Amino acid sequence: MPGSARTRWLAIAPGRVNLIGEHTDYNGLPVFPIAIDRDVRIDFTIADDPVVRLDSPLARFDPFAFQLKRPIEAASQGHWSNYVRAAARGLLEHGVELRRGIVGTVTGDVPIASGLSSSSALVVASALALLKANGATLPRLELAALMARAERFVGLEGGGMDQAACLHGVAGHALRIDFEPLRVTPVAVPEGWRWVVASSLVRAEKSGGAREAYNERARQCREALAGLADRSTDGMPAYRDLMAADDLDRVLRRARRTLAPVLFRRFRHVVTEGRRVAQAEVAVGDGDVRRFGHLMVQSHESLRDDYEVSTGKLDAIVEVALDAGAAGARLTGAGFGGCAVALCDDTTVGPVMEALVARFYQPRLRGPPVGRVVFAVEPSPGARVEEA
Ligand code: NG1
Repeated sequence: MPGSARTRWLAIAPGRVNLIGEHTDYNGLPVFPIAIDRDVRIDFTIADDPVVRLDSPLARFDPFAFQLKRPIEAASQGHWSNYVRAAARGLLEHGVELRRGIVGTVTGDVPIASGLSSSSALVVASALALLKANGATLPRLELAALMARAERFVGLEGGGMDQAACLHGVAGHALRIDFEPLRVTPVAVPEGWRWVVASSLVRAEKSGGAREAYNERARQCREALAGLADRSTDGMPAYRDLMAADDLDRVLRRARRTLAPVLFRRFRHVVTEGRRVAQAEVAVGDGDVRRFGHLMVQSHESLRDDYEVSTGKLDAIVEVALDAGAAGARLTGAGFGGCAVALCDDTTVGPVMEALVARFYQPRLRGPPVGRVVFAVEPSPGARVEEA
């Protein structure tokens, strides 16, 4: 039996910052995130009966309980229990027997609705806690793929980046994540590369307003592929097949001729971003901070102009960070608000953070920012369960 009823456990799941490769995962193309040193934690004991009972010290997250029996119904849209329900539902549908539940408290320091994957961290922490409670294990890749499918329960047609990054984080390493099938390759980040995360002060609630805009992009990407398939006899191509073509620019020229302008722009973002991920991985290997930074800037411009998911505030953060000496900066996560990430070194990390406070936050907040709206993050280990 997994621990006595009184043993207290801690399921710890990190957030993530995507360094490059945005809106590529659900198109089957690679991404390049890090797991970060901020996490979601479930402090729990194992229940003898199949029930999940969780609370939070934050008043806006009201306590909830549900039975671990199929079907697990969704709570109202936007309710935080849906992420825990999603994990339980995914495990049950996968055939994992959940005879025991968990009782505990959720805490964490991943900013919420900020493109840092607090939601997937909660899903993964919940899954690991339930597996621990039932003495069950799943291979990490299998669990990551399962939780990516499970999180769609909240209505976002998301890819699999977040759950994979959360489960596979390695200290000091970025993660090249490939899809179909899911694979994770840790890539050492050169000493002295520093990452600054800056909030745009606008929440991007993927269980709420940003959901439709996100899902619309996913639909447009599929439509673009279908549009290109019309003239071929080979059926529907995959983005990966198109990327494998010797001459990507030729593919782009054909797409420009064939697709409606908005679909062409979505398409151009996806394939050029796919190419940037490959180039960024080489830049990390070469320790070429300028090259990596340049690719981040190109990524941001493409997300702003072609994918149309940036905001004036995210653009302003990128501009201030670059002006203050960052090697590169871009929005991170889905966009529509949330955070930006800047690549710095030991000499620029302080000035970039100071410039953001002076030129972005103070004018907008009419005073010094309260709480941590701009902070450095480090590539960190993945999710785990420890004895509390
Ligand atoms: P964020 O913004 O962290 O919720 C979302 C998706 C990712 C990926 C990015 C855009 C989920 C849970 N997350 O991330 O899979 O598509 O947008 O690159 O669906």
